[in-house]
Amino acid sequence: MKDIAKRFPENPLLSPSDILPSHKDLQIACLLNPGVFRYDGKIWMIIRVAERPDQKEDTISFPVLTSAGVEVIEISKGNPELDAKDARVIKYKGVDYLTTLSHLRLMCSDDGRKFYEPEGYPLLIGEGFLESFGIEDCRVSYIDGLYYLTYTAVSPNGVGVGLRTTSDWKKFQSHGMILPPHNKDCAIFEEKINGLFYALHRPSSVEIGGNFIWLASSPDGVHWGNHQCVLKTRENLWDSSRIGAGASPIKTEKGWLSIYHGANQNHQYCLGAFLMDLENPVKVIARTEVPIMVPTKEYELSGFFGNVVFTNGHVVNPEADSVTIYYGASDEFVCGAEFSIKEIFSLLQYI
Ligand code: MAN
Repeated sequence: MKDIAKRFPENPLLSPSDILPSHKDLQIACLLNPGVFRYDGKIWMIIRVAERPDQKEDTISFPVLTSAGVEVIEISKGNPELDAKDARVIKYKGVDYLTTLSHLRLMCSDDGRKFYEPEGYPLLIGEGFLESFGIEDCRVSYIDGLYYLTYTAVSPNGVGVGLRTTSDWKKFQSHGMILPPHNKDCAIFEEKINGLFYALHRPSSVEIGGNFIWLASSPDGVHWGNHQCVLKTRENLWDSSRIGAGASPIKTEKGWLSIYHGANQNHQYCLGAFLMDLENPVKVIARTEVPIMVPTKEYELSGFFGNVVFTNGHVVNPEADSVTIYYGASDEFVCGAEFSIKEIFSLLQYI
């Protein structure tokens, strides 16, 4: 499979060794899946930083958040009650855990390629039990002077969508969990439609249905209803197993353009696009049959969890008719690629 991404020659833009861990007992295992926004004349990323303790030969150890702070759990690899086949999740005594604990960290850049940690801005870490396995994959939407941060909140109770808002990136208001488990990949549209907020999100239905993209609306950006399924996985294609929206959809003359990720049965993650009606986004009018981006580079093929390109952040460059997508490569590196919007449209097939 070919793709139309113009990858930055500087890739990976950020690797785990580029920043310092948040805690003395932890190391950074992965930097991934940044939310992206413009603020104060710069391009900013809010990166997912996944950490764990230094791994010893005979044990698996992983951190969780408790009311007392970070606590490390250590299990012997030979323990018959341990199932650790997936690099990302483990099962122990029938309970699921994550192998890493993620927080969100701000980085900024003058040119969109060289990123550094700004001084005086806080880290965002999980708050309370519903975020005790961490917070991940933050999307940022700017609406009427306020930034809406929708992120994955993970805990023993499941995976849901949390919301915080800010206007200055220093003080944040927490709105708790806005979509309960199992749900992730929530991207709020950056403009209201007929007075309502809209968002794409991805609940998972285990027995009937699947991992499909849904649309919801809200009077205030916090309370969501009128949920409708808009896009499904497709058998035997690159997006046969799971799909989920990327960042906030891009407003174009022809409709709302959403970049999304799709995974197949082999856990290969590619990117594609679909188009929603401008006035009535529940109507999907076109979708790419082929992906617009496929993991092909070394840094996309091997890493913490290889064969993955995943995005939840971009900036639109209207004068160039292009979009710069920032993405997580192999769940370990942060990378960038530019796409011509015209070229994305040339791959869309009208339904
Ligand atoms: C999946 C992967 C992990 C992530 C968990 C919880 O297993 O995307 O990286 O930590 O879900 O969201």
